[in-house]
Amino acid sequence: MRTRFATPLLLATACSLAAAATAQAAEWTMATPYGDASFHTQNTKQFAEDVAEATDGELTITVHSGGSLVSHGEIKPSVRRGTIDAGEVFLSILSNDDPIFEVDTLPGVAGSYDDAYALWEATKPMITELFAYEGLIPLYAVAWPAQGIYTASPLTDPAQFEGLRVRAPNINTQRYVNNLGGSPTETEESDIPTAFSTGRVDAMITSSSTGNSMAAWDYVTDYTDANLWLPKNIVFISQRSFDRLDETTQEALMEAAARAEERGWQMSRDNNDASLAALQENGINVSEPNAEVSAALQAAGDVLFADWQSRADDEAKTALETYREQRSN
Ligand code: PCA
Repeated sequence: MRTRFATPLLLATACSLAAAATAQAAEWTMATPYGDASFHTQNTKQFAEDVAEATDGELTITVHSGGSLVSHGEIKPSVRRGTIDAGEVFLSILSNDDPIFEVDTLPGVAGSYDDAYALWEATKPMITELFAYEGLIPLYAVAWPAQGIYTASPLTDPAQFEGLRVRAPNINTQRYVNNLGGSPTETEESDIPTAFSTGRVDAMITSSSTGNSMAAWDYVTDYTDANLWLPKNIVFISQRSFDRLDETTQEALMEAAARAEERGWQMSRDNNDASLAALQENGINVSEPNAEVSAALQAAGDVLFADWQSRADDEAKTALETYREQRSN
């Protein structure tokens, strides 16, 4: 009698244990506006794989790239509402919330990877605090290569900016284009080819990397490597989603995030070198700005910086000061 009943009972117990384990495993949804050709997306997908591996599948993150699930501007609100668990955005698109978010799109502040990383470290406490007010936790941030200017003829004279329709990725870059005398248009990275092919823009400000991944040579001839600034993407999650994980899974997630940050910055450097070479191989003339253009860029940058100073609060200015002190040592 005992053996006859033991089998179904054991089976039932095994089934309910399996069900409990399945119920515990978390499946997260993540959105990024950038396509699979971007090293940022490749890094983030690697991060998701690392998390799945490190947690033995207890946490899996599905990355929806290229704005396919949620549009860029809706990513942070969606994570805040809990519609999705995680997101990646261009940090400076959050500048309406606080000017600290666009500190990495100011010319003359951080013009190298080492500077850009130090700026991230100095501003991270304030950024983390602002995210926390919204129930969000930043996981990591990675810089794009320095921003430069793509044009359809060699940029030799600042007068060429007059009326030039320039694509910009955020409000601050639009201000900068205005300061140069141009006419800015904010365009998502994924919409740049359409903006050129429909004649909405004549030029763009972005990195070697984006110029390469969107085949800039189809629309322009020149890249002025002006080393304007190194803006960042930030990856963040919902605090509520995080709190639902057990401690071991939380630790594995944070550890994978730290590795993604380190890997991402190296990928950015490597991608910059590879992209500059690819631009040239495809016929783009890559050059540094001449003295006249440099002077105009400097003047436009000074106005942009003064404008930022007038909007930033003391905490943001102190963070910038901390960065400057750190770099002068
Ligand atoms: N590429 C993105 C952000 C900055 C960059 O280099 C873009 O142009 O939208």
